[in-house]
Amino acid sequence: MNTLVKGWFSEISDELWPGQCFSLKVKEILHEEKSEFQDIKILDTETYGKALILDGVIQCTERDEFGYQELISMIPICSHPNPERVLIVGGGDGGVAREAIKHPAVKEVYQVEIDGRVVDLSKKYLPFMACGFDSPKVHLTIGDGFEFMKNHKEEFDVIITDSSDPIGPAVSLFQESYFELMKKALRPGGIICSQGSNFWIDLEHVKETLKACACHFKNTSYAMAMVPSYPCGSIGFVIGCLDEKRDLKTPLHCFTTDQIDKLNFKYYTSDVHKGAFALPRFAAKAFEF
Ligand code: SPM
Repeated sequence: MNTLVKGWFSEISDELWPGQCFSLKVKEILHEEKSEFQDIKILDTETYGKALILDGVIQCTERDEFGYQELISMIPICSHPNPERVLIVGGGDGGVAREAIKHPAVKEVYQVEIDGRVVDLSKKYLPFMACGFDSPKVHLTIGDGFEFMKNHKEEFDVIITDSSDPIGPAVSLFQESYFELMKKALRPGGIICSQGSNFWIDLEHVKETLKACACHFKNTSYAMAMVPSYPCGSIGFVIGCLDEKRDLKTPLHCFTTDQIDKLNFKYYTSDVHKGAFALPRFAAKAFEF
């Protein structure tokens, strides 16, 4: 459930974050519709710019989207020695594609998004993210990520799952069978990075997702980014690598400050990469299994 009361959008979910919610003051509702898959809203807000809301949950806002999109892309890409072929599952706003193509070693980005309306509406209202689709490196398929991967075995160096939260159909993207499918779609030495919820909200769920990942990737880790418009102001990433020996915390590709600025990274640096893996003790302890 979510509601617009006296010009405020409130992100209420008794299932996902009971007893708390984040609110945004709305200037204008730019678009609202029910697609085949979900309720889609695009809002123009007072202090976070344009915001994409799916089934009442904030997916990204103009003010802080880059933190999430840069880290979910660059942590795995910079942890792979030769990240030529990248697959993005989800990410219909285009922000992750926009980041992935920045890396000079990335030759092709395949993307599979289930809801074509999210892509269309992002192109219309959220061009600062949807510009990711303009690159000739990006090949977009509207369809189901599970089906896509079943038909593309051992094809990708990096798989990024930019999903919505673990509720409804998205639950399956946090389960063991999904990690198994990704493993099979990777080339040797490949790496995956998935939206990994938030340990402040549901430590047990994050732990279960990491365990599901660890069933198929012996080298599994968890990193975090600060994103003020997400619940508790942060979000995590579940990372799994087929190379057992690779040190995920130390990027294999490092950019100079000049390169960082030229590539228009606003959040990612090599130091941020390393620091993203530093977890508070209570979380690190919970993830020792
Ligand atoms: N390309 C951006 C899409 C964002 N996908 C992730 C959205 C997650 C929203 N909820 C965060 C809650 C964290 N527990």
